[in-house]
Amino acid sequence: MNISTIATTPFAGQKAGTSGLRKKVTVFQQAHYLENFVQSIFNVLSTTEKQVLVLGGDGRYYNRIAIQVILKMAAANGFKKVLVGQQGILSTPAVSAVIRKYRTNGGIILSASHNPAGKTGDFGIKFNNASGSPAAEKTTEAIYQQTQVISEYYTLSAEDIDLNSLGEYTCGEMVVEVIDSVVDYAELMAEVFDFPAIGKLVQSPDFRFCFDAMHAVTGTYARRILVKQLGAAENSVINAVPLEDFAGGHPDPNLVHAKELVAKMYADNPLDFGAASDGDGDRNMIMGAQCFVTPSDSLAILADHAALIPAYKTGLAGIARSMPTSCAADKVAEKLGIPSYETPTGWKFFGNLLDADKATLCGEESFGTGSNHVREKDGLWAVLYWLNILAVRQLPVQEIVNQHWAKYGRHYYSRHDYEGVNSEQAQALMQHVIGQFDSLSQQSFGAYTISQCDEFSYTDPVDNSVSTHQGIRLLCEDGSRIILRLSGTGTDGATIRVYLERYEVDSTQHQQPTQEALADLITAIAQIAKIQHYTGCDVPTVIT
Ligand code: VG1
Ligand code: CO
Repeated sequence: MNISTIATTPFAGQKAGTSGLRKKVTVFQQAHYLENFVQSIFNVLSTTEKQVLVLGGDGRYYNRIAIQVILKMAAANGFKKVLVGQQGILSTPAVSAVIRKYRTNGGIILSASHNPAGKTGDFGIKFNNASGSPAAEKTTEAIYQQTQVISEYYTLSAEDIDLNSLGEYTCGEMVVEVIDSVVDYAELMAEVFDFPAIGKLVQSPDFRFCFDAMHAVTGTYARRILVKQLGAAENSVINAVPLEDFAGGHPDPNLVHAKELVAKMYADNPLDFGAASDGDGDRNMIMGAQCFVTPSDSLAILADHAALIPAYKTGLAGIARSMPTSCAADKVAEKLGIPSYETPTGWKFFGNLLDADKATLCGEESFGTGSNHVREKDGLWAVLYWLNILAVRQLPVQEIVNQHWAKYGRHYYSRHDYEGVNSEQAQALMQHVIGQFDSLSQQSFGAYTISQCDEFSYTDPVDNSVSTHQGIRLLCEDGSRIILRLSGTGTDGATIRVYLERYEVDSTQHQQPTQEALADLITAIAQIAKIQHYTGCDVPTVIT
């Protein structure tokens, strides 16, 4: 094998954020940029960890190019085999499923999730460990340290692999197996859910639904699973062909970006069920006729219905949610008599809880839900879970949500994002709030009295690792919360996220418009954080 050692020098800023390294495509296109990061991943792995790797991405621009580079580097670094998705396509949850099924040493996911794609868009890379979980902070930190001292990387000259045809190829002495992108994942879904019941529902002429793949990776999966396997109508999956630029769109499944779906669900003659997923297939949005289920409520409702699902009917070990996610799931855990966990934002923090069987279901307010079936959040899994519930309960989505609120109380919830803020100004806003912690305690804003302010820090109950500075919390006496965080996934300036939550037990008060129900909290944080002053924005860029 003709291995070349290429001299290189470190790049600043090759540091993973909430979910891997995300930068503009043009940054990745700089000579050695991708190679330095990939070599840094390989450098933190022992020889026994460099045997079999999974590789794939969301199909965005640069995916195919990066795959050819990584295959040659993997061969030069001594890997025995790489499983790569056909055409380079593997959704994030599918990578996790394939790692687990074939017990590989880990996987590399090429994605910047919902961030815009194409030549002027974003690209990203993330390493998942042997249990299929995004690498823990200690690993991403070790990778970062490598990027700062790297002086050479290894590659070899070989023909590019034909990613279009399934089968085994060789790259140097390494085997490259081009695998079907969907089959292993689809098999897993059929084990988790009651496919005959879901099939009956989606084939029924009385049930009208739409899944919007937003021109991103889930089109491939939804067509195979919902249409071919379960028998739904072909036109129930829209925007189903993954495109390198996501058709210029922003495949973030929320009310702002999933416009086409939202129009169908709020039409005069709305569909019964609507769902969308994001660029890499790990997020989901759930809608009913003229209604939308907040991701925090969705997690709670899924947990409450676990007994209906084949994989979870014997019971849940626990429920985990990220700190900014509403406390709705905690109420269900309490009722079920199982533990609930509050982790920092980012799926990597759920990995240990799932591996140790402390949690079965996990969720984030950012349209992410998942379970111990893989170690990533999983968009289509959440959609199938909802379809399974609907197949059994035969009720409209809104009715299921109303019943949930009546049983557990409603957590009014919203997130306000301020995007493209100057980074120094965003930091200054956070410091301004932190500086007021002492004086804010016991202060009242309208009906709310702040009882505690802090920066969230998390001690992992499995390995005792500590993660600090995970968001500012202003906690009120009545359980209402305001959380502030800076995004760790953007590539342009800073994004400030403001999370607002209010708990209402009285079911006569459950039908208020969300922003009205949260109005006093919105006014309070505008004043406390001087949002207008630091961001220059009168209103948030995106409200979810
Ligand atoms: C966002 C979400 C977070 C999610 C992360 C990755 O991070 O808030 O909940 O885990 O994206 O999701 P941040 O740091 O921008 O708030 V994905 O689907 O973009 O990989
Ligand atoms: Co995603």
